[in-house]
Amino acid sequence: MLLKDKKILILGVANNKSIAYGIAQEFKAQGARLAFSYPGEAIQKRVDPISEELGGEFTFRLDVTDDAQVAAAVRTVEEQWGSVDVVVHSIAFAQREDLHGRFIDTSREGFKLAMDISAYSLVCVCKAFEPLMTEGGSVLTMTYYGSQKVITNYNVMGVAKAALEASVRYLAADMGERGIRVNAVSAGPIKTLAASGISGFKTILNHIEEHAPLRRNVTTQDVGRTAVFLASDLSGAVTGEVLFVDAGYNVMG
Ligand code: 0WD
Repeated sequence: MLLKDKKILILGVANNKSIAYGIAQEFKAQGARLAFSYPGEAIQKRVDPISEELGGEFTFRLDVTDDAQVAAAVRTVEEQWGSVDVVVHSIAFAQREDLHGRFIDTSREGFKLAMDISAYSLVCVCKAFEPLMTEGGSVLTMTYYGSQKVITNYNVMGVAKAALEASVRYLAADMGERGIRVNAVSAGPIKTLAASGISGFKTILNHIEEHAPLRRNVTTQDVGRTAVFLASDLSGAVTGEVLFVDAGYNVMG
């Protein structure tokens, strides 16, 4: 029971294919106490039953583009739990039109939106929940290799992930003095709702199966198990890191 009684916020479950869902399942198996956020009513309908299934203690509304909702979420969590040990940030968004074709065509608005939801949101969530992380803790976010290398069609999301990974390092430096660690998992491609917005995603999956050292794609369970490590005291001296869970694909030339 590596996470026994740890109070953990899971941000970014959209359905049972979500990476955050796989993480929550593994956290549950390690004895964690869970609460889930949803960005609006449509997704609440899917998150509430998932929370029930995984023994979540409460759900709360949190659209990360809205500062008032961030503040309200902090109040809810404070009322319910008083403190928090772990925050999982598994949130990203870009307009579908910005996830194919030439990156050069990204509009100012599309760029801002992707950066706001996919990178700045980690900064604002850390700032908001830091006062509740009174015993130290761990913050986890999800990134992808497209931050480092050009992946066809990933486009503006690659740029947002680069900003996210740099934010992990700066946040780790800021929050370290309170004993709070901040890390990212760089997951291999997984067929989720977010991934379905990326043109040619199936081709990427096939390519990984042929070329990754382990000759397979990764599952949300693979990611969840590594997330257990990063959330638990086993990784007590690990912060500011980007840890690949990609069947080794990133080491290939
Ligand atoms: O191959 C993949 N699926 C990979 C995903 C590989 C490597 C990394 N990732 C990352 C994604 O970029 C994202 O950061 O993992 C994270 C989770 O993505 P996911 O599990 O692949 O996708 P999904 O199940 O769609 O969850 C992302 C959720 C949203 O879902 P939808 O599909 O409704 O946009 O992010 C949430 C929402 O629940 N989200 C928001 N939450 C709060 N406020 C907002 C928002 N404004 N926008 C999206």
